[in-house]
Amino acid sequence: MAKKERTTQEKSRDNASRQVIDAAKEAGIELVWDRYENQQPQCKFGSEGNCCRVCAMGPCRIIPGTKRDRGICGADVDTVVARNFVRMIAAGTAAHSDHGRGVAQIFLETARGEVPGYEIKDVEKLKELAPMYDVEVEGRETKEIAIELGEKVIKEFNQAEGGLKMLERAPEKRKDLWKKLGAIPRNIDREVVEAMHRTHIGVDQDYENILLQGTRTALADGWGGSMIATELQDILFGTPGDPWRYATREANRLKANLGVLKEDKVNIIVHGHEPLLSEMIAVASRDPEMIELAKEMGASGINVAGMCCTANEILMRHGIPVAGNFLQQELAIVTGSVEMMIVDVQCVMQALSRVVHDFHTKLVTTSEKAMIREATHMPFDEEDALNSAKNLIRKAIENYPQRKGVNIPDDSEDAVAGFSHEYIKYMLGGSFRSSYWPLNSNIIDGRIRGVAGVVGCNNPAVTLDDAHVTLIEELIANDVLVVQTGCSAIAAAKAGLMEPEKALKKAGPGLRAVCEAVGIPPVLHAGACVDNSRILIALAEMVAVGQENSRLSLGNDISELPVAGAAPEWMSEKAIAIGQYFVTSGVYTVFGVKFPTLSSETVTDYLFNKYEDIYGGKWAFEPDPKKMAQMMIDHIDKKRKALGIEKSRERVLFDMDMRRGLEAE
Ligand code: BF8
Repeated sequence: MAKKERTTQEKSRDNASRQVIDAAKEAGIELVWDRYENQQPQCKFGSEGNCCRVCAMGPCRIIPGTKRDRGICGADVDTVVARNFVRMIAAGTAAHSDHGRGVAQIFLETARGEVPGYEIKDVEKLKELAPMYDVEVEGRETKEIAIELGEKVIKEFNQAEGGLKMLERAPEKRKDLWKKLGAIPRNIDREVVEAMHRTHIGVDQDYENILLQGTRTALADGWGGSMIATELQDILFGTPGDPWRYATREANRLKANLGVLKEDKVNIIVHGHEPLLSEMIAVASRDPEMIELAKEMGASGINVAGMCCTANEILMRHGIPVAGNFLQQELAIVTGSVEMMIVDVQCVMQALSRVVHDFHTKLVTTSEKAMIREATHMPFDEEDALNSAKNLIRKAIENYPQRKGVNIPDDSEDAVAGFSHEYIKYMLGGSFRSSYWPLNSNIIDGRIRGVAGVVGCNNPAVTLDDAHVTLIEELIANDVLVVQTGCSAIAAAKAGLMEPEKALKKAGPGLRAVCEAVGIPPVLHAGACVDNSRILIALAEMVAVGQENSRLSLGNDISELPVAGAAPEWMSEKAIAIGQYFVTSGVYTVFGVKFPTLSSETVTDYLFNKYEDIYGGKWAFEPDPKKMAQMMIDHIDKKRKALGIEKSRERVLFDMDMRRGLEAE
């Protein structure tokens, strides 16, 4: 029997979305929440990982303790669950790393001067990264350095031998552990291919061995493909937030939520993941010729806004506003104010092509890898990027007079964003002694209790943004500094948690004092999902600081740091890849919503308990964000105790009354 339809309040925490959800209902427009309800009840076997459909003897549902406790081939529940889990890791790694490969290709073409419009913006970062790949810097032209670096990076995707250079950034102790376990990835593509091979019918049948391949694959994502994407994007487009390099401080102030759409402007939404196109759209939208054209059509200008991780990429570097996160993509169109939605790859719902039927919005796909049958496909020509971008903008402008009626919610919140690991260092230590030492020092003296990475998607199974915001509020109230990426970061920005003044009222006294002194919010936006690699680098640097100065030591490995991770509203396979590389890098990581191994007690126990002995980090599952916060705080306190820096603290319960009190201030 279908579940009872949820109220608008149960669907979304944020008011802007609620307003548009109601408008859609009145107009009879189907949204993601309706489709979620239509799919109830969902298959428990699929949810908990014991449905095997890797061959045509099946599908088999493996039910331990019954006569169906084996698949037709004889695979038991542990094998099937581990295979499904590792296939998710492989898909997630492929998505991030194929993005990384695309960036590396453009990087190389830019260095060779083959793609007019792109340039190397952060030469300093190029020179820092080059030696990691044994590229000589002294006395060489930028172009020469970049060409050699680009060629070497591209080789890492499928080289025969050599390992991943970025992985060298991990603490020595961690690398020794990976080596001992045989977990070091050989190259990026090979680990994905081998994960698919091993999980094929009749291959790897030892869940521990299957999961070890999952670790190799995930590490090839976090310390490989994703890190390559982040670092080369910074060199190409500028390192976010670093005023000494490219971006300005002003660029880091922005607004977030559907209220950023403008009634009197041509609204263009860039949605997906790759900044290669959206960077050009941002540049082209400021072209006087384009603005003039918009005026001729009766608009007062052009407004580019981002959606999902593309939003995170361009807000980090240009301060471009964010229209919303994953579950808001349809809502943006329902406002009736979007002339064009330009999509590239990942997290683009096919439903968009149905929603646009009722509106004037043009849905444009731009990647050969991701087409939608009913959308207009306008391939993005990287060799003529600026003109490609202008063509798209021109079409959007021409669409402005076709608007039928506009209903844009008022809501949008101010946010400060753009915290690359370089910028966090700069903010903490200043330009001459930029370092993580003040962070370590504040953790040691207890003003900052620990650091939490809160990341990941939205999922219609839970109230939009509620778990993200509740979790983050609990963490900062307990003096835990929060670092964010992905749609979770957008949730926090929409809730005002990245606006220093507002957010600091919700922070515990120690965290508040540090953030006020430094001038940062207690919740730091570090970018898109590939930028979780920034968090890995920051963790490695926190370890390194202590190794240079023992008084600042927080241990010799990531697993000794008082840190934790969470993805409270996850939905994508990429999130599982991210979780696995954090856990196997030593971080305790809690997921909400559901967990895809629960049907195997053995595999779940291995990931949730035994992993701690193996990797020092482990997985956990908890859908209630308050309990999740407590689990993370307990873990942080456990690590503080092990380091001998525990301080007795009373946990602050951030209840509704306190929250209301703050809102009334
Ligand atoms: O890239 S856009 S829904 S998958 S969090 Fe999740 Fe959001 Fe997708 Fe990560 Ni980013």
